[in-house]
Amino acid sequence: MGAAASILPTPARALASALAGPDIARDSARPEYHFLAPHNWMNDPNGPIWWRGKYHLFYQVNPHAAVWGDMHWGHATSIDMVHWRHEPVALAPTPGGPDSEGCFSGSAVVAEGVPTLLYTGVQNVPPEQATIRDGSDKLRETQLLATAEDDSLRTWKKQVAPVIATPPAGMAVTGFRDPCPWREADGWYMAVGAGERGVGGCALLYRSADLRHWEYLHPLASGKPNGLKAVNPCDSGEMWECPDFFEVNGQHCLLYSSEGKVFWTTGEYDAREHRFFEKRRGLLDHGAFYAPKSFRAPDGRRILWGWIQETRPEGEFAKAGWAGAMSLPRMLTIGKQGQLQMNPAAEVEQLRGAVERATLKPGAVIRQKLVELRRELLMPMGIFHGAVTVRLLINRDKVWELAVDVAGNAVRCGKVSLPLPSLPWPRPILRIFLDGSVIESFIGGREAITSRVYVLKPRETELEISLTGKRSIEISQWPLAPISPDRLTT
Ligand code: DQQ
Repeated sequence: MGAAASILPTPARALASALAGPDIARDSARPEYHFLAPHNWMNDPNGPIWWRGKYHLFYQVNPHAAVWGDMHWGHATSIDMVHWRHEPVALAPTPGGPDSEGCFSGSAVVAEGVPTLLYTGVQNVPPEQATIRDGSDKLRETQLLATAEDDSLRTWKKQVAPVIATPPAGMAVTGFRDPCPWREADGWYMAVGAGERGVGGCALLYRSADLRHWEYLHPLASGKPNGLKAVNPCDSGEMWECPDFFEVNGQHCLLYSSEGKVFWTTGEYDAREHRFFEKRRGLLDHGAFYAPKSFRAPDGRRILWGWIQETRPEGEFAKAGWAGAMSLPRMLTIGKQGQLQMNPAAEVEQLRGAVERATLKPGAVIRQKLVELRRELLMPMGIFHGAVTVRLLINRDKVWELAVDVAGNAVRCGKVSLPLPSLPWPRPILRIFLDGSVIESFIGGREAITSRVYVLKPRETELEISLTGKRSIEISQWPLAPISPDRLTT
């Protein structure tokens, strides 16, 4: 698909434009090559799946406002994981049903040739029946199932009764949501995010022969509270959201979201006892990134998307008419020592325009105006022994900075500071993707930092790169093509 091709038919585009309000297509804070909802609020990616020659990506969306609430499943399709076409909303709350207050996150699998969604429905109940214990205590979560009624995955038939109606007996959960199913030789298994006060967050493991009848086994993995006294158990590590469990390179990985962060854990899965033994852990991203979801692409790659959160006040994004973005698709692998490795999927490279190369000498500074806020920067990390610092400036004032300091063994970006990833680096490069108010940085193929910077303006933003140490480096830059002409359709 051509980079600037219109991917909504003209009347639908005009309607989207009218609904979105007059400014959204001209809002330079809105990314142009990251996937976005047409307007209003979006959060977690849900149920990525390949079906009949297309990638399908679902996501949490509030169709009515640019703030969280009234969760539906948005839906988009793609042939390359980069250019997207919006589809009608896939799941909406059913009045009087177990998802009457929202269709929360979940997954998609193909079972007996039928694409099937497993997701969490929320419904109003008296406080003593509530499973969400975050101070509101009025919603019950149950695990629900829906099957595709057509090959375009536009229409879904919900099974009326939940497939899991209550948390395990005797467990006073802090939450019970975000099912992640997978197939093993002897049937289906599924992790559900949960936790208990004073005990910690966990992923509960279930087994089923048919995706409809589930037997609870035991926790697949569990953590400890972080000691914070918080009303919301997600803040205190007493609730894990969005567990994502998979195998890649012969090792297993469990991702979960808690304490405002996404943790990766890798280790061994005992497929007889169905227990996961964690050996190594880290943070998937050190910035505005949450609730990711991965899937196995048809060529075997493990591809992940995450929700890029807003960092500005709610009043500002509500007024802007849009909130949230999807990360670039990231390919995950696991290194020999169990380290999670990450690199944007190769498909993203098709957006590159003509390369611009420059040699940067130690002590020198490159400074240039950015005519468009759509850029990829790539530079080697292995050969300099000092530090490379990348800055964005407005009126000469620094508004964002990332420093990879090899001599000081540190990566710094605003308030984020972490040690340099340990050697060997699977990709000894620094890659930075700038897109409107979103900056995704990948360091050594190991660490990622997603930043939000709202003050950037095309033609007013300056890029500055400086280097210390003894050797020059070659910096490559590409302007990246937008994936739609008007920011309305991603
Ligand atoms: N978002 C969903 C929940 C999930 C949370 C609701 C994580 O299912 O736990 O929008 O961001």
